[in-house]
Amino acid sequence: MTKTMKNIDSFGHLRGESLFVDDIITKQNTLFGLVFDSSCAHGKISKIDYSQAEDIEGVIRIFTYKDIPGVNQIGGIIPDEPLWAEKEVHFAGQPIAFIVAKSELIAKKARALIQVEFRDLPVITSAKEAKEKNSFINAPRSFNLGNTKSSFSECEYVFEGETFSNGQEHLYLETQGCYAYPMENGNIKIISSTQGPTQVQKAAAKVLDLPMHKIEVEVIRLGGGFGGKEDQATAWAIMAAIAVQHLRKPVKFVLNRHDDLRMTGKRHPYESSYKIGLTKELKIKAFEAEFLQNSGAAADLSPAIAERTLFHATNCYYIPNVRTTVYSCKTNLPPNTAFRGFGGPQGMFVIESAISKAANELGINKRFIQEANLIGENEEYYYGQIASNVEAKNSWVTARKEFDLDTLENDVADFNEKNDRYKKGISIMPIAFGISFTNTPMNHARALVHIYQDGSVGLSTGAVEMGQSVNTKMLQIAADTLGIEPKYIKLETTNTTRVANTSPSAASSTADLNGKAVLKACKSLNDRLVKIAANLLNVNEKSLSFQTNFVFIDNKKTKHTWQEIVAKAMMERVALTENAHYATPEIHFDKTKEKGHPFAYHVYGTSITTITLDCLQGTYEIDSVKIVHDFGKSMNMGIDTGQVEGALVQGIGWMTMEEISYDEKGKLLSNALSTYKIPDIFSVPKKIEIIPLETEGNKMAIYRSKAVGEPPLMYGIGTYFAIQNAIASFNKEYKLAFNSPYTPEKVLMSLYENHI
Ligand code: LUZ
Ligand code: MOS
Repeated sequence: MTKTMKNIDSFGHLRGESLFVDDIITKQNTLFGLVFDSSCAHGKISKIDYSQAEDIEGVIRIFTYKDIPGVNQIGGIIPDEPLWAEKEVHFAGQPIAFIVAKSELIAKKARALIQVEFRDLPVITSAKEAKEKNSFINAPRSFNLGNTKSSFSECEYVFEGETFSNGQEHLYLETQGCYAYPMENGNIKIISSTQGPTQVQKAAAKVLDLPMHKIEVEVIRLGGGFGGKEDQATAWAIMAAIAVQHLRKPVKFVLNRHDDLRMTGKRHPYESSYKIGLTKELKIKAFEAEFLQNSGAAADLSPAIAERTLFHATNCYYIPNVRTTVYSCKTNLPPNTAFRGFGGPQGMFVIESAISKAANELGINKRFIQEANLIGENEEYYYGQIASNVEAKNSWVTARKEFDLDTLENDVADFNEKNDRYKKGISIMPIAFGISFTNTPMNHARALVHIYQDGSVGLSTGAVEMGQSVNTKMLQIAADTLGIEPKYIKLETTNTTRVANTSPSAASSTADLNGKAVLKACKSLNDRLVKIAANLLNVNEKSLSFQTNFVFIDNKKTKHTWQEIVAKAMMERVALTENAHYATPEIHFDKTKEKGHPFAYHVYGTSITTITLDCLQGTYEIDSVKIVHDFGKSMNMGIDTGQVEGALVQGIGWMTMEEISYDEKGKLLSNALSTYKIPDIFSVPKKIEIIPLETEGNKMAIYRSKAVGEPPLMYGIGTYFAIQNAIASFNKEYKLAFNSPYTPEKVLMSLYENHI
């Protein structure tokens, strides 16, 4: 197969020709939407007056909850989130009304004239405070293996501590947005920048009080999603659709960056505590963790994210006695949401902190504890899944050997001996990430393939292209299975009328789920055409195949083309369309016992991070990140390597510089790119080396090419501990802090904490 195929969008992207929501040529009489949101994080709306705003020339109408024909409810997992606030507001940035005007500028002018007064109620911004006040989204959840209580008493060493990891802004290049317009008979079409077209369709149907078939959702592609458009693209699409329903005119609504930053949820901040017990041989015998998830003002995906935190609380380690609990704490922040890793990174930061703390107290290199506890074949993940085809030790050992860890460590020690102002730090970060939606019923997908009578092909799936190159992978699979050249295949948009009832493109599973469906559909078509060709040429079906557009007999090229056989099939009235469905086999999870086999497989890998710290300024540079990654049998190394590099840098951003900040009134302070720093080219490691681990992959992965979207983000966690390592070599009095991101300001404080 064409394993080196470039992202099929790269040409269009480079020339600026690729279409995003804001590029769609609008229809005549298109109107523009803008949200009026709450400036108060918690309060009762005591007075609201739209009259001045409505009087402006060009304002068509201002919509509020009173204009909703169905229910004012967009909560997916728990029905606790109104589309527009009614009498109370629960976070600053919460939508109250939707202004529709002849231009965006007019809508903005109108927004400034809406008069509103709030009666303030107490504001909670931290998870800890929410817990103290019993403010929760739902009941806490606990996973359990063995008996931690009795095991701690048998441990040689026991350590406890607390950690904090902050949120993260998705900062997709393309902000949230949609374009909705009326079709005949009261039908509505919504073009949305969403990872979940079906979520949008389903929620819109409920709010508009329409059956789902009257709403068509189309996605061309996204300029990035990262989880931020898994659940949170929905509200904007519904607002526009309601306006369309009332006005029967097209409505375009693309959020400007500031509105997007203020109104949308982010990665969940976590306040956590842990207790870790080790034997003399450094085996982790018992581990407990309590996670306080800052969920924000509504559930959104928080319960599912909390669940994944528990799944990844032991990272890639085998620990016989574990007890973890997660509380989804209700605060007055925008509802936090999915973000690459989906709670997994937050869980892994805690166990890595616990190990770091233990190593520091024992005065040993952290890696000896990590290495002694890597999960092995047939050992049990504490939620019941037996580990198989484990690559934890393999990736670790390969990284040690291939990157000559001993020399790297010696070089760091050497450098630190000779330098005062600058210190280097090094850390190893092994990862294991479970692949599948943790919610088993979501693990399915479909594909629809049309072969047109001239032999060209149209391919539709439930996958949403958001820069991850899933469309390129789908095309590779179709070309390979049909035996034709890629240029004959067109990737269609993702549309609910062609592929219905989809799960969002998320959980690193999109290529696996949709790819398996494409494979199945194309196989059926291929079988059909092989039969026709064999008949025509009077040979045995088994000896015949299509390759690069030609009929091959016994692997020898003939002059007969794919096009010729398709035309023949058409004459014989054979169906040239196929629809296929794929659902991940074998997975299950029992929530009453919190045990099961939730993941199709795990992705493993190990990274080694080296940094140089300026101990005068607190600034640092990442010298190198060296990674051994378990791609399985990568079906496209260029794309997969790109995912590893991108995820790594996003993880580094989360751990080092991206600092979400709200004031005590719940107002977002990091509300612009001047106050919220994401990695630029200078923050990228000076060197990134990736060695693909030669593994058999997994039969549940498409072509044994393992899922790659989220797992490598967690290599970025190593950066935190490399910085910590450098600080410790400068300041002997440093009491390890576990408070991310480790910004230069915080690093500087640590450098001189208790320093004499
Ligand atoms: N979304 C989801 C996800 O709904 N369920 C998941 O398990 C998941 N995991 C990662 C990212 N998004
Ligand atoms: Mo997600 S965090 O939308 O895979």
